[in-house]
Amino acid sequence: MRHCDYMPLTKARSRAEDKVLQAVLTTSLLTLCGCKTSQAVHTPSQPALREVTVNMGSMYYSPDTIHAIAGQPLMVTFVNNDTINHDFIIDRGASGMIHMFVPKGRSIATSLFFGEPGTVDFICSQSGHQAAGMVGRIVVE
Ligand SMILES: [Cu+2]
Repeated sequence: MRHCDYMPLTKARSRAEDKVLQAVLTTSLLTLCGCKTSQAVHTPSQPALREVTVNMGSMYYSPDTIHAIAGQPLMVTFVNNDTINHDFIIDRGASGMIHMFVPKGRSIATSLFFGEPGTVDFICSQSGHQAAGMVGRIVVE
């Protein structure tokens, strides 16, 4: 299967900003619902923002399988409540790499975008973590 395209839309955007964006999108949808008979309403071009939280623990991601939809941005928040640092890497060779370092006790959010259906594996590159099972997969439908 061909690997799907991806690109990071933002890096380390704050949770508060995400909520603002979500609120704006929700407001737009509510406005649309109130004008059912109008043909002049502009449909928002942005698809709804999907979100998932991934916890990073002692040699695991939870959940370790993330579902995304091709063509729709996916906001992923990595929460590292472990006592050691972890990271998140998608390595596609010449197609590029995404690397999110998440220090112990911190959380970082990023938007991922996949252009085509497929599966993408990710790992933690901290010493010994991948070998110990700290791996996961993104399923793009
Ligand atoms: Cu790790």
